Amino acid sequence: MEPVVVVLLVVGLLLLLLGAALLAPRLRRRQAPPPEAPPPATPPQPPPQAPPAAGPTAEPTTAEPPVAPPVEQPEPTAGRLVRLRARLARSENALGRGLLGLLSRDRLDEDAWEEVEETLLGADVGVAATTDLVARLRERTRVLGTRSADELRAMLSEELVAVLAPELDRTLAAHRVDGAPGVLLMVGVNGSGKTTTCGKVARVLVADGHSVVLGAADTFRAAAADQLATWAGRVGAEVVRGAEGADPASVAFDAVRRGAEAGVETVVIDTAGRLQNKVGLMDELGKVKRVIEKRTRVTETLLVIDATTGQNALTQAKVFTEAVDVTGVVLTKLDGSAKGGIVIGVQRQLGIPVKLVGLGEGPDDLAPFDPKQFVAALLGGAP
Ligand SMILES: Nc1nc2c(ncn2[C@@H]2O[C@H](COP(=O)(O)OP(=O)(O)OP(=O)(O)O)[C@@H](O)[C@H]2O)c(=O)[nH]1
Ligand SMILES: [Mg+2]
Repeated sequence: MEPVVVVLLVVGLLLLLLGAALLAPRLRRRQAPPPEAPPPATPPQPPPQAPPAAGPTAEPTTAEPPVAPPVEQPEPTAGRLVRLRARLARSENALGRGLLGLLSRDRLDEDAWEEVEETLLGADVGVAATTDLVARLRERTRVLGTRSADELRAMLSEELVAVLAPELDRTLAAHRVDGAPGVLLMVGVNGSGKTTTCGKVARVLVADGHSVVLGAADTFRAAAADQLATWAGRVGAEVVRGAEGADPASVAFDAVRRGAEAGVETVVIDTAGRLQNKVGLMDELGKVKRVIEKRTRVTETLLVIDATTGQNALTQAKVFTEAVDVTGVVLTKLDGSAKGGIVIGVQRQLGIPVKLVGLGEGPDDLAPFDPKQFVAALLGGAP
């Protein structure tokens, strides 16, 4: 073969190879889209009906409110009772210091023990718990003999914590179970702090990264739903409400349905505290609970009790426990009350754990109840 022909053939071959090398990546790119680009068609796909019973990972954003005022970032819940302990100053003076002062007397005679008893009763500890506590303290001071201030504090702390039943489960059953949102029902007499507590609890849940729907089943006053809506707006939660005078049970049902559709973590239902009569109120609460339970389980029924109303509150509380199966107590307005002993009295008399305490009107003034931290605040020592 002519050398010229050979050269031409080689050059031609080289050109062909070069062309193929240049074209190949483009072709490849056209055939396969870049791996880092996710198929854009899928995420906005969810059809009008949100997937039912989605797992906890599939948190749809449908629970976001249509109108979004500036959303606040609530404070974390850990350590709240410690942060708010100064709010227990009046109880600390009346109960903690009072008891420490009495027990540090040189001679603990009958008069002294009577004073101990009066101090406990005066702080709403209640008769049964007071009798127990005094008996325990008498026994222990007798065994202890001479007592240093530290020993006394430690002993009193132990006994107060023990009477607060630290073994009780105080976790809030507010989370999704079996593919459905947790349902929290707030009950209590008027003015006890139900609506405020609904708002504060919603903030706690949002602070922990959960989504919440609030149900305004207090249809007795229109202002009640507005009050709840304000709380909801502050944390970007959705509120379900009915017209004034609407059937509270149907509002509660709608709220639960909405919560399930939106796949939220928790539905918090506010209820009325006042009706024409007590029987009417109790019937209504019973109905609210029954109607909700046609669709899903009420995971937690919280009875809200105003700590400043003392023994009277306890009598009313009993009526609620007969109407609905109360699973936890929220003691509000412990700030500024000298009667912190009511925590002991309430638990003892109702046999239901105090799960949360209200320590002020501020949005984050609600703390998970912890017996040890509470007693430390009462006695003015370290937790
Ligand atoms: N100091 C103090 N005030 C509180 C606390 N909790 C609630 N309050 C106040 O108590 C008042 C009544 O609270 P609400 O939440 O409206 O009570 P409610 O039980 O919903 O009342 P009704 O809807 O009328 O049955 C409000 O002024 C609250 O700010 C608390 O822990 N400490
Ligand atoms: Mg209310």
